[in-house]
This record gives sequence, C-alpha cells and structure tokens, in this order.
Amino acid sequence: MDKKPKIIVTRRLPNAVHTRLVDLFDATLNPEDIPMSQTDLKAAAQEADVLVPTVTDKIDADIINAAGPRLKLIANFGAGTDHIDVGAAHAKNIIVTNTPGVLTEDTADFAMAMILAVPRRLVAADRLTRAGGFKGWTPTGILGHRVRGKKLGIVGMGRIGQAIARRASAFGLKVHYHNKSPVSPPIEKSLQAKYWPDLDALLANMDIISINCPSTPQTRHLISAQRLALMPSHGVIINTSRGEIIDEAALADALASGGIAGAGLDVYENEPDIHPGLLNLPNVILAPHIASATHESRLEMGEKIMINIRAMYDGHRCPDRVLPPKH
Ligand code: 8YV
Repeated sequence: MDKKPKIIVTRRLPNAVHTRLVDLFDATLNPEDIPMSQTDLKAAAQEADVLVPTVTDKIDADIINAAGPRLKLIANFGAGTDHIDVGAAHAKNIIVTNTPGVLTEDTADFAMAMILAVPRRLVAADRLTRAGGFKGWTPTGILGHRVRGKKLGIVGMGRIGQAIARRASAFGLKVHYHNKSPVSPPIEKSLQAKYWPDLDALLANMDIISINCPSTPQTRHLISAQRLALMPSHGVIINTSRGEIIDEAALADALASGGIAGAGLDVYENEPDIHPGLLNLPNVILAPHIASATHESRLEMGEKIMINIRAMYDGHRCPDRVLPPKH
C-alpha cells in the first residue's frame, strides 16, 4: 500500500480494534456510540476508500449510487448483510465483505441459553426473587418444563444452526431441521438431525423452534400468523437471527392468547423498537441483539475487517466476499 487507504467506520468499536485500524490505515471511527444519519452515511460513502458499517446502518442503493469513485470496499462488521444492497454495490464494482465464522459459537451459546432459559423460566424467576417473592422453597414454585428429550426444530441449518444442533444434542434434545436443502449426509449423521422438507410440518411437530436462517425477501414473515397457529400450545420459539423473519405482531398475539407457550427474542422487526404487545408478557425473554456480543468475537470481527481490507489492497481475493443473491 503506497498511501494508507481512507477507512470510515460508522460506529465506535472496541479500543483494541480502534487502535489497530488507526495504526494500519487512515481510519476514522464514529466517536459517538450512536448510528450515523443517512446523510452522514452518504457523505462517508463519498469520501472513503473503504466503508465499515454495522447492522444499524442501512446501506441502500441510494447511498451506494451516491458513493464516490474511491469507494472500493464495504467491509461489514457483522455476518448478516441484509442491511446492505449487495446487488447495487456489485453493479458499481464495489466489493462487499462480512465477518462469518468468528461469531458462530457465541451466537449458538446465546441461542442455547434461550433454549434452556425460556422453558425453565429463568428470567421470570429472577424477577420474582428481586421483587421479594421468594418466601422459601415450595413444591410448586416457578415450575418450568424439562428440556431433555424434547424436540428442537432448527429453521436454517447453516453454521450457526449446526453449532446449536451440537449443543442441543448434548442437552438431550432431539434435533430436527428445515433448510432449503438437506445438509450433507455425513454432517446430518454427526448432528443426528432429521430433515423436514416441509416447514409447516416441522412447526406442527416440535416443542422448541430456533430461527437461524438469513433475512431475505423470501424469509420475511416466514413465521406468519398462520404458521404460528400450527405450533402446539406448549411450543416455544427462539429467534437469534433477524426480527423480520417472524411477524412480530402475530407473535405477540400468539404469546398473549396462549397459542404458544413462550419465546426468547434477541432480534426485532424494527430495531430498536419492540412491539408493545411483547413488553409486558411474562412468557417472553427479550434481549437487545447481543447473541454475538462477547469481547472475543468483537476483536475477531475487527481482525476479519482488517484481513479483508489488506487482501484487497494487496491484490488478493477478499476471503469473506459476499456475492449478490441469484435471481
Ligand atoms: C452483530 C449480527 O453484532 O453478525 C450479525 O449479523 O447480527 C450481530 O451478531 C451485528 O451484525 C454487528 O453489525
């Protein structure tokens, strides 16, 4: 690299990543811990050689088409790229990369924590205890449901889905899954997972559902009111993927009316807003999009960003290139 490329990072990042980025490149990071406005994003795309956005930035065709001739790479700090118009970037020869792999295990841990915490009512128990409701042990206090032996249906058997399947087997859950196509026979065998080509049938037959597919126009409201109605009344749904995949208003209704028993949500349709119907329900755990939030994953996500930038400037293929969807 003759001249250091100009990198604009839309959010504040952990100090170790910040220091390294500033050391290696002509990097500017958002000093505020808040998302940039669309106007500021547009200005950033006009000035930068590399833009580093996160899930809170909408990098749409408007921003990409207004980008300056210098912009060569959008290196997303995160795995999901549904907030970036990858097709528009591709049409302008702007490379898009992401940070897969380094957040798989942490996200799977968090989903597994929800799979245990919702049936065992962990958060309700904490609330009761803090409110002075623990008056001594009783045989009937805060009864939950046993996890071992239950059927877990994973919707989307990619890296994270598979990492959840490995954990779930260790907890004695029977693993089932729906995916566009089955995973390879050796993987299916090692996960002891049963493939269901029909999502409706999977939903009707599982005790716990975990959503792990990407957000695309095809998966928007994949879990609709009609599909929620297929689930048994003792059913639980966990979402650590993207909020848009579940019809959130329909989910709030299903939880309030006893259509399903519980939910564990880390993501929402209109973040940071949450459907008001969910906020006072005792049978849902609400987390603020933190499934991958570990110190370790954030550092490794930062490393991936730097590797992709270096690869491009050294004339190599970016290892984490994201291609536009095939139509
Ligand atoms: C990240 C995520 O924290 O990687 C993803 O797709 O949803 C999160 O785990 C976020 O995307 C950072 O931009």
